This record gives sequence, C-alpha cells and structure tokens, in this order.
Amino acid sequence: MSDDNTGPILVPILGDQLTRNLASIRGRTKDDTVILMMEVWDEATYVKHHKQKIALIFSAMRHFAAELEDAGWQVDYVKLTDEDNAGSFTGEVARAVERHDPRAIHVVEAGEWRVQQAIEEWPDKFDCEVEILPDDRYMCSLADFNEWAEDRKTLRMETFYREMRKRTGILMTGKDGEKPVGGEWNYDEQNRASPKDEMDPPQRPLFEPDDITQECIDLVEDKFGDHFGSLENFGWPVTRDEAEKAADAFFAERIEKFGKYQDAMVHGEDDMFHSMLSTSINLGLLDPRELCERAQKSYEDDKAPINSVEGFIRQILGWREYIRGFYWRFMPDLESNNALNAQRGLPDFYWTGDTDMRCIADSIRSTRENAHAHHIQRLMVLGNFCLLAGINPREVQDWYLVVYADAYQWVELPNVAAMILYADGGKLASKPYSASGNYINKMSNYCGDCKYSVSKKVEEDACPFNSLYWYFMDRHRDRFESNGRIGRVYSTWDRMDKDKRQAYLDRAESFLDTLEPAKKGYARAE
Ligand code: FAD
Ligand code: DLZ
Ligand code: SF4
Repeated sequence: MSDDNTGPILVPILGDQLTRNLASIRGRTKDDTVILMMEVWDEATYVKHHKQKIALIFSAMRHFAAELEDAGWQVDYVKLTDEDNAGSFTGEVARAVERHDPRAIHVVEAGEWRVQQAIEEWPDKFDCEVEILPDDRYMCSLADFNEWAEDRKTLRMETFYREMRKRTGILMTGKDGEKPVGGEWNYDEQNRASPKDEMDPPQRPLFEPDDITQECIDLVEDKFGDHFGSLENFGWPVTRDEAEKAADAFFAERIEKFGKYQDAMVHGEDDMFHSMLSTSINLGLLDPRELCERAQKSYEDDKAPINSVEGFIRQILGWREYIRGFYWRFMPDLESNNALNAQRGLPDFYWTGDTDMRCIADSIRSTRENAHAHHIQRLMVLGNFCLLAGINPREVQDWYLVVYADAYQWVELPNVAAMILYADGGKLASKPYSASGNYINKMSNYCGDCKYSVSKKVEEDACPFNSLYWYFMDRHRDRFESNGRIGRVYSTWDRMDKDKRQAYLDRAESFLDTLEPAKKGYARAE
C-alpha cells in the first residue's frame, strides 16, 4: 500500500452485527466507505446448523444490506452461490481488497473466538491498515468484565449483576440511585410458579416469509437439506422493524406473567411467556439496553409486576452480559474443559426425538420445529439429562450450537460447558444444576402422560431421572460432598439401606446401557 492510497475504508459487517450504529460505521461518511457483507461456506458449515438458523441469518443479512443501501451506503454483498465465493471471511476480504483497493479496513471484533482469531491475522495478510474495534453493543466491555473478575475467588453472576445495576442505574432508586427498585435485588423466588391450566399464553407474532426470506429458505433446502430441523414454521423477525414488533407484543401481552411462569413448562406450549427475542438481540436487530429500559418502564407504568421486570432485566443485564465476559475470559480452554470426565456419547434421540421420556421428546420436538426451546427446557430437561448421564461436553456443545437459532458460541458455550455440565469445575456455578424427576414434575405437566412413572424410583418403568440423579451424585461424591449448597444430599443417600442404593445404581446403569449413541454426521460433516 502506498501512503497516497485514496481508496475507501472497507467495513466488513459479520452476520451477527446487523446494527445501524455499529462502531465501524458510526460517524463514517457514506461516500468514503464500502460495506462488505459475506455469505460464506465456512460459517454455514463449521457445524451443521439448524436449517432455520441459516435461513434466518442469511435473510436478516440480506434485509440489512438492503436497508443500508436505501440509506445511501455502498454495500458490496457476496452471496453464498456467487461463482467465485471464496468460502471464508478472510478469503472474501482478500477478494474485496482486490476490488476496492481500500486505504484501511475497519471491523468490529467478532463474537466468536474462532472468527476473532482469523480477523487478528488480517493486519499481516493485507497491505493496508486494519483497525479492530471493540463491540460496544454490550453494556459491559470486556475490559470492565476482566477488571471486575480480577482477584475474585468466585465469579458469581449475582454479584456481577448487582454491579451492573449500580453502574447502569437500571432498576435503581434512592437519592443517589443506590437502592434496588422494590427493595430487593432479585425476585427469583417469585419466579417459580408451577404451570396452571388456565394460564393460556398468547401466541407470539410470526412473520410471514417475504420474497427475500423465501429465497433463503429455498437456498437452505437446496444446499443444506441434510441439516437438522424443519423450515416449515419459519416466522422469525428478519428486520429491525419486525423485531420491534415482536418486542412490542412481548411488552404488551407477555411480560406481566413472564416472571411468575419463567421456569414453567407445558407440553406443546413452546413460547410460554418468554420474550422469544434472543435471535433478534443476538443478530443486532434489538438493543439490549433499550429492552431493559422498556421493561423498567412497564413497571413504572404499572403494566408488569416487579418480579417479571426484574427477572427479565436480570436475564439480559445480568446473565447475557456475564456469559459474554465469562466466554472471553476462559477461552480457548473452556471448549475442552471436562472437569467431571464425562465420556459417554450423546444419545441418538437428541437428534431424532425418539424417546419415551415425554419431557425430552417435547423439548426436542420444539427444537426441531422452531429452532428454539425455552430456558428451562434447555437447562433442566435437556441439560440436566446430559449432566446426569455423563455425556461428553464436546458432543453436547456441538448439539446446542447446531440446534438453536440464537446459538453463537460466545453464548452457547458458557451455558453448556459451565452452566449445565459443570465442565469448568465450578467457575460459573456454585453447584451443579442436577435434579431428579421431582423437579420436572413440579415445574411442568409432562409427567402425567409419560410412559415412565415419576413417583417410581428403581423399577423398569421408573422415571430415568430418579436413578440417574443418585448415580451422578454417588459418582461425584468426592467433589460435591463438601459443597455447602448440595453436600447435604449425601446424608439422605447414606440413610438409604445398601440394597436400595445399589438398586438405584443398577437401574441407572441398565437404563444407560439402552442408549444408542448418535450416528456421526449430524453435527459436523464427516
Ligand atoms: P427470555 O426468557 O425471554 O429471556 C430474555 C433474554 O435474556 C433472552 O432473549 C436472552 O437474550 C437473555 N438470556 C436469558 N438467559 C440467558 C443466558 N443463560 N445466557 C445468555 N442470555 C440469556 N441463549 C442464546 O441467546 N443463545 C444460545 O445459544 C443459548 N444457549 C443456551 C444453552 C443452554 C444449555 C442454556 C441453559 C441456555 C442457553 N441460552 C442461550 C440462554 C436462554 O435459554 C435463551 O437465551 C432463551 O431461552 C431465549 O429465549 P427468549 O428470548 O424467549 O428468552
Ligand atoms: C452463523 C452464521 C452463518 C450460518 N453464516 C454466516 C455467513 O455466511 N456470513 C456471516 O457473516 N455470518 C454468518 N453466520 C454468523 C457468524 O458465524 C457470526 O457472525 C460470527 O461467527 C461471529 O463471530
Ligand atoms: Fe420426564 Fe421423568 Fe416426567 Fe417422564 S416421568 S416426563 S421422563 S421427568
């Protein structure tokens, strides 16, 4: 590059950076900028994403490119089927450098480690200045997270969350904004109502595919026909306008009961009172801070109780921000952590849904049909099973990354490796989220019509969670016995007579022996 290069600034925008005031375009002049957007094979196939996820991302990218062009930006958009598609972000940026001879590349850091590693090689690869900008769409910068985390023995979300409340002033009151609104920091205890027949959650808005989305759906059927999942129910918001409508519907119709039924599960009710906004937030179509402010306003306007509003804000200002900081702090090791030495293969029914365990079958049905399952299904049904059965973290990680339309590794991996599998050895959670069938029975209507009996413990038709729970606790006694939050269960275990304990262990083992491992090729190409 010569010093007198008067070429434009090249701004690559990745598929989950679909935000109009992204740091790389904020304040830039339009006639001096070329925005590059790239559909690339590497991203579409590094795992075999759910078909809806690929269609969603391509459609949202194409709509965003059109929106930018309408606003006067020059957008260089590379389609997956373009003849010379280089297949990777780096390959496409190299081709764009040839086309535009830019004087510099400005890119916002990637959400995922894998992609960030590639971007960090660009300064050596390209003969122009490369500026990598922090992603300031989060409310906590990585530097601030690391400062908070430094020198702490434990990194608990609750401590981080309170800090974020104070720092942002969200849901804070008092003369100096030092007190939590409502008097408590956390209303989790009011967020555990069992499901009731009369609760009747309203249907979330589904957005009819327009021509652009339909083209993406057809493309996905054509090129990724062997990937998991169905495209039939595709109704995700693909533009900022649609995402705003989805948010409007949540704040008008569902936030009121969001808190109360946050942990409840009902057979066939896929959305419950959840916001269903994660795909839009993660793509960049919705701003997390604005959502927190809207939730706060619902409380101020008396439209939603404090347990709903605080619960929702905790998920976004607390969990989402914490999970992102945690990911970057512990990558790349987090990917290979396996503190509990779990080695069993993922059962085939995670892909087929073919199991008599009604809670799992329904959660997998929703996953296949909607590329979505709600939090408590991901955590306490599907995740709990993988934890108790000792499924290998790598296989579980791949599964969660493939099957959910909102899955990007920065958010999927900490939730899977650290939250559900305890593979990080307890950096994130103070105890494993292990539970027997009792918990699922209390929080759902699954058990009544299940082939297994939740009240039975060791018989052939006993709920498998019951014996797997003790099998897990017994297997990891050395690690958990001294844990103040869970260690007490060993006195219950010790009070059982020896034969009963052995019957639990035998039943768990005979159940595990029936599991058929997943065939190769579902998650990654062979
Ligand atoms: P709501 O219940 O309405 O919650 C509101 C928002 O809070 C969500 O949209 C999301 O942005 C945020 N949120 C809630 N919980 C979490 C959390 N634990 N971590 C980060 N953000 C959170 N979320 C993803 O966005 N992508 C994933 O790949 C993902 N994988 C998960 C894997 C496991 C094993 C578990 C237990 C959770 C995972 N989550 C993931 C978190 C959560 O389940 C989803 O964000 C939520 O189900 C999305 O539905 P919703 O928008 O209706 O959420
Ligand atoms: C998930 C995904 C897929 C399937 N395809 C693309 C793509 O073709 N182009 C793109 O820019 N982004 C895609 N994404 C999202 C990226 O994986 C995501 O933006 C980065 O991995 C975040 O680091
Ligand atoms: Fe799930 Fe057990 Fe209840 Fe069946 S009985 S739905 S397997 S918790």
